[in-house]
Order: sequence, then C-alpha cells, then structure tokens
Amino acid sequence: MQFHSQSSYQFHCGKYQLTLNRPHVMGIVNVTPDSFSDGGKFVSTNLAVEHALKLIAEGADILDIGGESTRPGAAPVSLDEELSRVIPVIQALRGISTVPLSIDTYKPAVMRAAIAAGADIVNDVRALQEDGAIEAVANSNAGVCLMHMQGTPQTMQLDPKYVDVVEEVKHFLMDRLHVAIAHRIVKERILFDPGFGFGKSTVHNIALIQHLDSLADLGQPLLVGLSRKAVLGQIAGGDEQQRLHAGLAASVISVMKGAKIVRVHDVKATVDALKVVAVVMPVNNEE
Ligand code: 9MG
Repeated sequence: MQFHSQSSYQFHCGKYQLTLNRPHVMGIVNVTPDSFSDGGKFVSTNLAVEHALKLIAEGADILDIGGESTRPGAAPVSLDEELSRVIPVIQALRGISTVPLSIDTYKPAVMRAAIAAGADIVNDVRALQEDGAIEAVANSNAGVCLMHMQGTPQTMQLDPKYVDVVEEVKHFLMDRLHVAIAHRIVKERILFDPGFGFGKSTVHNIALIQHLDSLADLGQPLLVGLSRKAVLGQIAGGDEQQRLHAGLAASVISVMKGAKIVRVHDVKATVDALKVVAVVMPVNNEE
C-alpha cells in the first residue's frame, strides 16, 4: 500500500495547539455502568480516573471521556446522569494531568459543563446538529470532531442505505464544516470523522476504509474510530475482546491512508504499532 501524502495540521483545541505531524492516539474512557460498575458514583469516578491515568502512561495523546454509550441499540441516558458521570472525571483529570481531554457528547449542556470543567475537544457523533450545540462550541475555544452518522444509535444499524457511501459521507462532512465556519468556528478547530459503524453495513465500512485517503483530501484532519468495532469481527471473527489484532491492522491502514488521530481502547499496542508507521512515513511539514 502507498502512503497517503501526509500533510501536517495544527489542531487548535482549548489551550493546546496540537501539531498533527505524527499519528496521535486518542484513548477511550467510557464512564458507563458496564465499564466501571457498582460501588456508587465515587468509586466509578475513581476507577475511570485510574483507567485514564493508565492510558496516559501507555502513551495516549488525548483522552475521550464519554458518559452515554453510542453502541447500536444503546439506550440514551438523562442529562443529569450523563453530567454526574463525566464532569467529576474531567475535573479530577484536569487537576492532575495536562493531556488534552475530549468530551464525547451530543448534548449542548454537557458540552458547556465539560468545557467549563477543562475539556479541550468536543467529540460529537451528531456533528453539532442538536439545537444549541454549534453555539456551545462557538462560544468556547474548544476543538470539535464532526462525525457522520446515519440515523441514531437506537436505529442506525437496522438497514443503512446509501447510493454512494463515500460521496455521501464527504458531502455531509463538508456541509457541517461550512455550517461550523459560518458560526465562527475556524477550520483549525475542526476534525472530520466518517463514523465507522454508525449507520453503516460491513460493505459500507469497508468502502470507507478503502477510500479514507479521499476523505483525508478534504483538507481537515481525520479522526478514525475502528477499535473493537463489529466490522473487525465480521472480517476477522471474534467477539469484542478478541479484536485487538484486527484493530491494530485497521489503525495502521487508517494512518497510512491519511488519518491523523485514531480513537482506541488498546492504547499501548496502538502506540507501538504506530511508532513503526511514523518512523517510515514521509511527512510534508510545509503545509
Ligand atoms: C463515541 N464514539 C464511538 N465511536 C466513535 C467513532 O468512530 N468516532 C468518534 N469520533 N466517536 C466515537
């Protein structure tokens, strides 16, 4: 496989300017009952922070903190419940770490509270389409990840349909970019994400991986999340816990095809794999 011609982006998020001239690893911190269960809120906050610190020690460049599952079929949680899960974790991490923090949410009230607590990036699987979401980001200096999704997590995998998935995802992301820019969110603050598994069949996901370079050519840094996703099981077999090797292959391919950030559960293994890519990957720092 050829390397996609690698441009280097400056990504402005909160008080950080990340130079994306090497692959960056975003570690996933899910503050949901199935991740850090029982023992009450205090215990789950402590366990989430402990897990976050482990990911930082393993080399995570960014942490993505989420309090509502976006898995297919997952039930939404209330605003109060989501706030009570994520805000204490962000506050605790902000006090002890300088790693850029991302909040995984589509709710404007959670965005605002998370940014006030010290989050630097809003990772929105709905690409700022909720009422008030654009304003929540525009009235801050946070970076934002605009992700494509067809449908909602409750319905998205029932029967996803596209005429041309790659062109439709590209069109959606460019459209959301223009809306964001019209609200004075400068392009240096914006990441694109094709949203693997969000309203996409195996065929759609594979087509998007194959054409990732054309998404990278849209001119915004690309974030990719394939870690432990069903498409990897459909290709390589295995349940969620058995998808590490397939996930590493997916991260390496994504970066070779131009992705700048990979969102993963398995930070140490991914960091090691991407060090190999970074060493042999030509980067054009002129852009
Ligand atoms: C929250 N979340 C789950 N999967 C994701 C993906 O692929 N990308 C982004 N940006 N967020 C995701």
